[in-house]
Amino acid sequence: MFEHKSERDYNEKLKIKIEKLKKKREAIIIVHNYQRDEVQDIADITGDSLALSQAAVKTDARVIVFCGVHFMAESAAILNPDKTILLPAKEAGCPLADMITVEKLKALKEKHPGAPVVCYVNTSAAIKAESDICCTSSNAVNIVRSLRDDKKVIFVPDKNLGLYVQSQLPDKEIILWEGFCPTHIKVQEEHIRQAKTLHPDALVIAHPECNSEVLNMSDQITSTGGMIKYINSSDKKKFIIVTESGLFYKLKKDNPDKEFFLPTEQLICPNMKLTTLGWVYHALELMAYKVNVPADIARKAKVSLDRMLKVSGEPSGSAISGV
Ligand code: CIZ
Repeated sequence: MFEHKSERDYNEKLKIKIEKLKKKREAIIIVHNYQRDEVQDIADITGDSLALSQAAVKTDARVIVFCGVHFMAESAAILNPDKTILLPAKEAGCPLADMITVEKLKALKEKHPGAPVVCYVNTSAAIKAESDICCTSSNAVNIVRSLRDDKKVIFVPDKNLGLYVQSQLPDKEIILWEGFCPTHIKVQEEHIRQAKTLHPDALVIAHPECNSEVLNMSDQITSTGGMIKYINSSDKKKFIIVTESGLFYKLKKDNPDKEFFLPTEQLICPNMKLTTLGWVYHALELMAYKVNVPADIARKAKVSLDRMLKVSGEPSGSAISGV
């Protein structure tokens, strides 16, 4: 493409080219907190799924380059039917999202007639279309709480997140699904014990996709967006971060005076790392890969995403009607 002396030089030149193409295409680049450092560098917005969905709704750009995984780009497409949504790394999927099918969800609904379905954002558009309301790790507890008239709630597909919601809302009966994030479940109690031994004065901040034993050993349980907010305003100096390692880049940038430790080097999501600057350049140059959702699925899935955004935009615990 062009001559370069080192990887750094290559990346810097690519960033300039991406910036030019981005203007030409009237595009915005939105980037999940788990993406590679150099991809986070070219972001107009970084965040968790909730923040990125909210940003996707607000932008007036014609093209959204979504640096994340497929279900995230799909959500952006559902919320923005008039915009072009590009997923630079075509193969970037989510094994958790693939752990439930529409047929299986329908069978679960039949077993629990009348129970509303809350689907984690890590699901396909088809599952969102079959659900009453969506949630992210930032707002899962508030979303389930908002279903005030329903004691029994079906929660798919992440069992650990569902168990965490159950622990916060003991008056609800949460029907769980056996899904899990293959990256977060790699963390075991022993990793936390070792990290605490090495860094006894560090706070443990864990993502709710981790198993209950790990969560029980943590000082804070929150989404990546929640971790950033908590750490940026904390006067503590050391943190054991129990989520995908991509978050370290922003944490370190925002808090040069603080120290961050991973409990295990295994906290790397291979799908999140598929997006490279080269693929972002390719996406903008060739307008690839376009993410489209069939209109009937998109219409129904939008209802569950819009309900979530409505509850999230309102004071915590606000009730929703019509579910
Ligand atoms: O909500 C998200 O974006 C996910 C999948 C994790 C997080 O907490 O950012």
